[in-house]
Amino acid sequence: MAYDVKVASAEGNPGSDLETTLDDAGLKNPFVREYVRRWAEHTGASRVEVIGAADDARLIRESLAAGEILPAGEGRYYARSYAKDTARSEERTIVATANPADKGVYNNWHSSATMRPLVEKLMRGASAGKTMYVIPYLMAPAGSPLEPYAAGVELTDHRTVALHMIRMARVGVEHVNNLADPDKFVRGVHVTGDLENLGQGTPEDKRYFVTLADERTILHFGSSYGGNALLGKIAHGLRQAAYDGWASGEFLAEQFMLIGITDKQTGRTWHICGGFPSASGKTNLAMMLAPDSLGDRYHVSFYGDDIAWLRVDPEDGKIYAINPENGVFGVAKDTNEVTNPTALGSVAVGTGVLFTNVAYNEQTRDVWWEGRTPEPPADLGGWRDWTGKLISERSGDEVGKPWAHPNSRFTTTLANVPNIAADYESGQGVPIDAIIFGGRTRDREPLIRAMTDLAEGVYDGLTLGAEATFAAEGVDGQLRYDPMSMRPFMSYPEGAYAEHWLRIIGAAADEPIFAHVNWFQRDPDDGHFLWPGYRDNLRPLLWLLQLKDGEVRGRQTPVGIVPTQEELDLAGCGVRPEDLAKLLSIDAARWRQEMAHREELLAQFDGLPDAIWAAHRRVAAALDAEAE
Ligand code: GTP
Ligand code: SPV
Ligand code: MN
Repeated sequence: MAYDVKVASAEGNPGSDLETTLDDAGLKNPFVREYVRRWAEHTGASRVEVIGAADDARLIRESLAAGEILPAGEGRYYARSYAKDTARSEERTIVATANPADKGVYNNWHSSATMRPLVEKLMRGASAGKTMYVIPYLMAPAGSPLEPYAAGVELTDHRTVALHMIRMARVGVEHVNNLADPDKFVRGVHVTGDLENLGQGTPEDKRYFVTLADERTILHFGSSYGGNALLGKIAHGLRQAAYDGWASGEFLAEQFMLIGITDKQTGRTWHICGGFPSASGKTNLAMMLAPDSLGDRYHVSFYGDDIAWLRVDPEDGKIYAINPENGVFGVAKDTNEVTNPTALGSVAVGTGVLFTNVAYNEQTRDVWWEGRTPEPPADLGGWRDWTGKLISERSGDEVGKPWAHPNSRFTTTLANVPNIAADYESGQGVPIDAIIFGGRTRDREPLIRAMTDLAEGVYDGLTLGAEATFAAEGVDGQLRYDPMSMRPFMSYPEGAYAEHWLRIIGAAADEPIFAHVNWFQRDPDDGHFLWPGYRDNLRPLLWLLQLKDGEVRGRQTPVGIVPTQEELDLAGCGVRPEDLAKLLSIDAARWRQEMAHREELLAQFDGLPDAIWAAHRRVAAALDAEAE
């Protein structure tokens, strides 16, 4: 239901149509209404529309009619973004508060007194002539004890962003009408801006992605892509929620996948959550099918692939995790029947999936991306690359270029995921047995190493070093530290972050086991991956759970417990024996070099708890002892 708004018009009677729109939409919360009113005026939007999940079919029809999305088969859709707007921009992402003590190494802190007026100025009048979609949402399954932190309202001037939000979050006025504290919701304003004149990547860059964390306000200007524009996801679900979890002392918000592993013989289910940096395999792991040789016995169920909120339940002292999202915004590249058949199922006919920046065939309405099949389609007829250029008209050095953007993605709701857990909508969440960290690391990091000590586990997360990926602009392949896989999403200082972790997880009666995993070790000579990965990743995880239960003992090394070859169930696994030996070995000399870098990293973090330094020194001393 939408009406034209005559906000502050010369004709007088400002905003009367807006009130009718909000009434008709059933939006009752007076604080939300006031917020909508204020920003409709400020951005100069000419229409306001309040949407809920039930509006999806109509919005899809309108978007198709307007040519903003294209049909990609029955109940499948396709969109292209502006060519300079294809990934998160880490340099333009800012956390702002009133307190300079909130400045950390990675959160790109600025004063809110500076940032708010700056972004507000850019947003003034910037939605003129457009519709402002009001998207009330909840970042939690209903009934979660963390619900008080989960309500939000995104205002966006981009219809495709509204379609994404409907897939990624629980959307509708019911999520904000009856809040215990009606003023407690995250205020997220997304203004696209004039994408062709924002100077992306130049010194005159006008994009600002700002989370005013102590005001629970998110102001994003200058993009319509992914986390830059879907504000429920990483801006609220990670940055804001991490800040709230710390400020309240109640919970952790992490870039974690969340899975269940069921032993069908005994009926027992374990839950594992864990962080890998963007585009490093969280979606794949969460959608994992057990390898054929283990499929009769084990089943992996999907809870979440990008965000988990963790708290300790005072009743039983266990750590519980929820996935606050309602959808998947997954990397398309290399997704195929072998690597991730589950992902293909979740984007099948009738799912309502929205593809972004893959290649598109305007005749057959088919989509394709690198790794979808070993070779691109042989018949070039109708195929256009992610920029919209006909493949058949490519010339010269364009010929070898990817058809799809490396950060092209699919957006689909959780209910479409074939291995979705039966209880994925449980507000209570699921009890956590193990927490893992990982990332793309071409050497040094073994397949898996386990840690039973909390401080060592947190230390391991803080010193996570991995290769950057195409999920952010311009940094693919570069080795860098990515504490807790939260580097782009950090909202408060690292020392406090470590302390908060020790306090929250330390309060659990039943502490999880920690592990560092690496699916990406490569042969230094020919570059092949030493570990087959994907479905086989279940094998080291099963070992970890057995270790926790005391069924295997592993081999203690200075950096944790590593499986022996015999302990890993490798039936039907294609790993080469010489590669396996390498995957399970620790190169102490190489690790000692790493320790010096870690020391420099940790020294930057003010107020790092003594327990973390002690863990660092224990590992360093053990490596020194081994080298002697
Ligand atoms: P974000 O959504 O950006 O946070 O990323 P993500 O961690 O969910 O990434 P995703 O699971 O989508 O993985 C991205 C890429 O990693 C894809 O190109 C996968 O093919 C590749 N990948 C995932 N698992 C493995 C693995 O076990 N081995 C290898 N070699 N590649 C993998
Ligand atoms: C990531 O980059 O880690 C994502 C995608 O999960 S985005 O929502 O764009 O941040
Ligand atoms: Mn992510």
